[in-house]
Amino acid sequence: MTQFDVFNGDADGLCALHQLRLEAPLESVLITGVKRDVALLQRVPAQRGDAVTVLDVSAATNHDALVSLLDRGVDIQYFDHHYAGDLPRHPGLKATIDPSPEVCTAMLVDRYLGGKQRIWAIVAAFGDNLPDAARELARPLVLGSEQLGQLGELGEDLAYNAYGEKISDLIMPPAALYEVMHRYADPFHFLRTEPIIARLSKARCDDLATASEVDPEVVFDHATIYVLPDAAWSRRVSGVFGNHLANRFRARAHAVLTPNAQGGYTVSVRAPVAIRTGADDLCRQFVTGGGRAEAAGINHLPRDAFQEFARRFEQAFSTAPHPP
Ligand SMILES: [Mn+2]
Repeated sequence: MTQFDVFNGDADGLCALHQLRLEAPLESVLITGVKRDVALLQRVPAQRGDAVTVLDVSAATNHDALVSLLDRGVDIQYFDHHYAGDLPRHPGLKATIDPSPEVCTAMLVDRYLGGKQRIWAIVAAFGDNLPDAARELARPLVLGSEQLGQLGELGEDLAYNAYGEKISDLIMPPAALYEVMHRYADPFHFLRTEPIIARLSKARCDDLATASEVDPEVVFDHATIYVLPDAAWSRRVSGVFGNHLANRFRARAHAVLTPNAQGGYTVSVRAPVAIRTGADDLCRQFVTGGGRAEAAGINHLPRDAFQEFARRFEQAFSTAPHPP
């Protein structure tokens, strides 16, 4: 029997698996990828009698592969907080799914384990941008504010490592990062002993500094477009750079374009923080666009659609934002 551990390569996926394997150590085949690479189940070559644990990737995106594994007689344990769609009903599937906004996958695993590896759920909650939930989880652990700060930084660094278009864009492949992390039950021991987190932290800082030196491509009255160069650091930093701009120039909308492998751009849009709306409506006008009201994106904008995008972007954010 082979065990497959399938997990999102970000902080939440890493910490969810780490909690489970600290409690129940098992030799397993790791299947993971960059944060946006979520169709992972189709890569699992499991046979009848094998077992698969799936963490932090949407059951809706993986629906067909999930059904096919279950039909093959594979046992599946699934923890996730993304939209799940129609979950198959099958005796081989044990699923813990909760798409509530203040929950991440490592928190679902924390509930399942009765809080036994709680400290890693705290790291994950910080990494999934749920600082209030992280502090709530931390309450019974009596951590000092400096320790809590370290866990927060660790979560953000692990989360940052998963941003990129492909594994070679990342500072460290998530599976290799997991192998290192897995040797430590105590995150503070991990931080003291392994240089990798300091490397991630420095890369996060350097990438943002490099992006901040890029001049805007187009400046409208209430909106700005940046086009980053074709480089691994661009593909890592684009989302974080968008958030940075949004927080710095709160009355402006921002679009950050990064050249992608198809010869076009991946687009990251942030609505003005002052209104937090309009980003999704704009992006959905394009075939591969989607997201949330305040932060949305387009997976592939063909190069010759740039002018059309710029026109619609200016139109979408043509007036000075008035907070509701
Ligand atoms: Mn997550």
